[in-house]
Amino acid sequence: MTIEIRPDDALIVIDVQNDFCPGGALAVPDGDAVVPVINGLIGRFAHVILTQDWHPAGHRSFASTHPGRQPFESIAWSYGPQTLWPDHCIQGSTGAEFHPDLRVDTAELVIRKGFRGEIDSYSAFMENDKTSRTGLAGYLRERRLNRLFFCGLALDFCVGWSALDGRRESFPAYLIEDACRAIDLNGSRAGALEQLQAADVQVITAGQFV
Ligand code: VGL
Ligand code: ZN
Repeated sequence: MTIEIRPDDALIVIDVQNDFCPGGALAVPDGDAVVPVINGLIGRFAHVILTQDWHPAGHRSFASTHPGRQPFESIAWSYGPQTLWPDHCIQGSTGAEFHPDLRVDTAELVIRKGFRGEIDSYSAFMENDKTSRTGLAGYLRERRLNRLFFCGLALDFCVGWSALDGRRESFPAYLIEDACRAIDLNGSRAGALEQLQAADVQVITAGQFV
């Protein structure tokens, strides 16, 4: 299936930040490999939106704020299970900056997320409590944007959750698989792809754009 990019399509680039790339605090294997693929897409979409994971120091999702806990352990929070992470994407840090080669200049909106100390936020639309909204759905509707194409880091967390929420908000949603990389904790990559397919998010590759 080939896909023709339309004037009301939006490319949503999730968390292509230094801390998610090799050498970063929460490095996604091969994470920086998405940069040239995404740059090519950014050059073709009329609407580009970026997200930036943006945590205060001492964020509750950091294992370091829970004595005796290790990164990648899961704990029970009031709003459900939460994975604990290494300290990452701290507001104003180099790790929180976009990858230096990412073509950010044409982006019309940057959504920052995870800035509340007590709530984690994977999705570009909604924090992990499933209540607090980022405003992205309203922005997209007001701007009359329609199909959403998701890419970035990491497929099994922030990209996957964003695409699922985009679909739940009734937008046609696509995930560009070769413009993503996964953390893959306990099979989370395969699990995310299953959930996406079940939710009617189309999983595509960058080569399908004509
Ligand atoms: C992410 C874990 C913690 C992501 C962000 O961007 O996928 N994952 N914070
Ligand atoms: Zn985070």
